[in-house]
Amino acid sequence: MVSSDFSDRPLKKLVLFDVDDTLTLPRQPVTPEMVSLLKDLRKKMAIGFVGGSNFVKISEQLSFKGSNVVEDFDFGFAENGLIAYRMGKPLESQSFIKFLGEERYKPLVNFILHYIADMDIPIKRGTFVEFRNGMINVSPLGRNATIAERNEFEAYDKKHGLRAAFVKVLQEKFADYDLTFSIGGMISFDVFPRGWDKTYALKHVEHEGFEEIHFFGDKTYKGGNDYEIFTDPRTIGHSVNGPDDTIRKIKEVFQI
Ligand code: M1P
Repeated sequence: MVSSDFSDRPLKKLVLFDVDDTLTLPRQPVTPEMVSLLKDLRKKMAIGFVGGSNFVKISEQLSFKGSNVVEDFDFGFAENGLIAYRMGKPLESQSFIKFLGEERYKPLVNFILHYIADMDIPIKRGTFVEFRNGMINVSPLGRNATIAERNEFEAYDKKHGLRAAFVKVLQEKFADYDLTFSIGGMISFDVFPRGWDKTYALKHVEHEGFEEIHFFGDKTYKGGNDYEIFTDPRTIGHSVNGPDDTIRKIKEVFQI
């Protein structure tokens, strides 16, 4: 039985969306067309976002004309659901550092910073490790790069496999930490305890009684950060190829 909070929705379904390259272009604002389609969809069923990014970045991207994202969606999940909102209210959150402990974190971050210092790549900017609530995000280019610099790095990485090689070294060196290294975006990868991938968000919704939980994402292949939730038996997965494709598929799947 679905909560009475959703009694105004004729369909007892929940649709969850990845953010970068699903609802918006990577790190770009949402378009009016997407906002309007999501509003129409929300009249029929519950909707939510589940992004790998932190809440501030997701808000910047999804807020439309100053709107509050946790009110625009029934469920809002940042950092894979480690930061969570339901009907505008925060749910319990998780802490990466509490899980790992300072003693184990320090050798990890030291190794990462040394490895990046030794990387010979065309350019480097700043913020190579972003410390978040439920994960760390590691970028050899640095998080405060411009859009053009991000695009250049992504193309360079596609050719040279820098991030994949970096992740392989970390997986071997810190095998006993039981961490997941997930390449979800263009210039970085996320590091979090095993199981804290996007299926973590499902813990917050699986008891809501929805008849179907749909998930739309672009990185649905093995190793991508949408893979686990896309293939989870609790969801019906839809693989998309950017926001225009998401719009097309929403219309097709839900007949709106
Ligand atoms: O949402 C996907 C990823 O988006 C960003 O990645 P990048 O800056 O590499 O494009 C990051 O916020 C990352 O944590 C997130 O998984």
